[in-house]
Amino acid sequence: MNMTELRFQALPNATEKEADVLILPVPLESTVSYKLGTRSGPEAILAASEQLEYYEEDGGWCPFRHMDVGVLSAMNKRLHEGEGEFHERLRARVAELPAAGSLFLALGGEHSITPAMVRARMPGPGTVVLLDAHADFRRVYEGTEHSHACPMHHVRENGHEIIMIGIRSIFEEEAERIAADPGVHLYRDRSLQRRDVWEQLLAQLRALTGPAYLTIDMDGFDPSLVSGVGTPQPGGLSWFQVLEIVDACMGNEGVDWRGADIVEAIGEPTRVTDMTGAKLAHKIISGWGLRHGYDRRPANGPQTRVDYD
Ligand SMILES: [Mn+2]
Repeated sequence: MNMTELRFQALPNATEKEADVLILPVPLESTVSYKLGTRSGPEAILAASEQLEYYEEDGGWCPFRHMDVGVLSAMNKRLHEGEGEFHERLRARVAELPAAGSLFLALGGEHSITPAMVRARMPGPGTVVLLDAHADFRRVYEGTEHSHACPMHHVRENGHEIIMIGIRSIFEEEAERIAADPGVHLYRDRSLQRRDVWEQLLAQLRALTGPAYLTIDMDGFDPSLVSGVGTPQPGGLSWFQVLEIVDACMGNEGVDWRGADIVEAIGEPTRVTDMTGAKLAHKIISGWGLRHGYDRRPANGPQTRVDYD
């Protein structure tokens, strides 16, 4: 990660206090177990975002004509810093950001970053919606509880319910603990091929209430669409399935979205993964903004201050 200021869609950054959308790059690559490169994820997604149109064609508006965006300084793990120390520093950093009135969106980095951010944004009870090929529900993996294989176990331990979507790689003991836990709702990838199960998932997302946090592991996608991930698995969610899920989540007026993250992306030569992550971020931002009526606010966002013709 270089020291130049990172931006979303190359737009000028608002301050932490002013921003309606706060984007935090967390290029952590520490406990990865297979393919390397998650440290490149945030920068690759932000670089790809420059190629997006400002107009978000599904919502039919330009989010940054009306909303201010701020990309924060990246949270990097320090040399010799322990895993636990880093996650605690990440939690404290996220906890000091304005809590209400803005969308918090983190870009990973490996999935182990999620529990600290959920703790900071959602200290009380709430729901975590997970899109992932893996359940990430191990108590410990390769000797560390801070592994990218464990974040959902920590989230559950902190009292949150979990809706798991797209899971297709799961360890026997995880499967047993999930089956026995009424607070974890598992929608396996294969069962989502059934129309009735897919509709049941959308109905549950539309009926969700209270505080919630959305975490999207890029390996939840079909790897023939998104190959830039550390632990690819065949099968997976299509772009349109993910958009339907995002629409069901962000369109739900009963939910107080405390934040979202897009993790485990690896920048790759075709740029398809990078662009998918960037466009997904734009869709989440657009959906959240429309749900909060930003399209009716004055058009003095950063897009109005750049020359783009
Ligand atoms: Mn994951």
